[in-house]
Amino acid sequence: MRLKCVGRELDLTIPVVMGVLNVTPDSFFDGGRFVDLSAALDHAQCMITAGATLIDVGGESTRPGAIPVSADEEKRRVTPIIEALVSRGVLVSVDTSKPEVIRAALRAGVQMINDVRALRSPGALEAVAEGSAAICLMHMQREPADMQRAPSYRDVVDEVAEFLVERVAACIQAGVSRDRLLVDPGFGFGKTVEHNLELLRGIPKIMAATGVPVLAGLSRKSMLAALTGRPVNERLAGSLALALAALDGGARIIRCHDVAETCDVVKIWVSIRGGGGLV
Ligand code: 7PJ
Repeated sequence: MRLKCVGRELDLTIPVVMGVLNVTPDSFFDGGRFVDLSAALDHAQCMITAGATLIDVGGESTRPGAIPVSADEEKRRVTPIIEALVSRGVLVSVDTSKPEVIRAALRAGVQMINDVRALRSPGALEAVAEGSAAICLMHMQREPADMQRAPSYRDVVDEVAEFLVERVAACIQAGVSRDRLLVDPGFGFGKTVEHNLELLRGIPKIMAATGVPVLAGLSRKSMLAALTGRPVNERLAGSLALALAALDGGARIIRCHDVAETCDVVKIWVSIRGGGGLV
């Protein structure tokens, strides 16, 4: 249960927390708050102090209907913060799909590429294959602009698992070793609430099918509006409940906005399991 991330290894015997850092003007929860480099660094430092093992830097919002950003603009947003965090010894991932941004992030020292399109953009697979960063392959049905328009599946868990198995195979074919790979069901990306709940219950199946660790991103997502009726700034308790369910399913990385609280959930879950995480 060790993930290779450039020169480092991430031990996932006990689950870890990934803190979200959006350097975008329009992300659904923290958009506009960390566009300035020093504000972004301060927030990253807070998340590390609160227990985050890695920081996921995003320069383009993928929320439904978000406006696309050019590769140049995305590079301009993410590169300085990646360089600054890496120089401080922080483990950093970049949330991007563009080969040009992947290459710039790798040059800046990023240790993980987190791609909501699972390296399907032309040239993306080649860009990661050149380096030795870890890769998170996420499932998404269609594109952010239209993904929430009547998502439909024959069997959501089977289809997501099949897709992720295919993407893992494509990476291995391109020369990426399995110990660099993570998969993610992509909660909220072309899914109804019922699809999200089925996927949450299906994490063990996805893990078994792909043979790599699962990352789960559920923090403050709109499924919580449907389940609790709450606006985005009141979804912490719901997010923690979903994080606990994901841990129970076997997720090894929890991607979230509320790092201190989510680390408490991990600690409690580990204690309930007898302190040993998963085997
Ligand atoms: C996810 C992501 C997720 C991974 C976003 C948000 C929307 N990357 N990037 N998994 N979500 N791997 O933060 O709600 O669920 S952006």
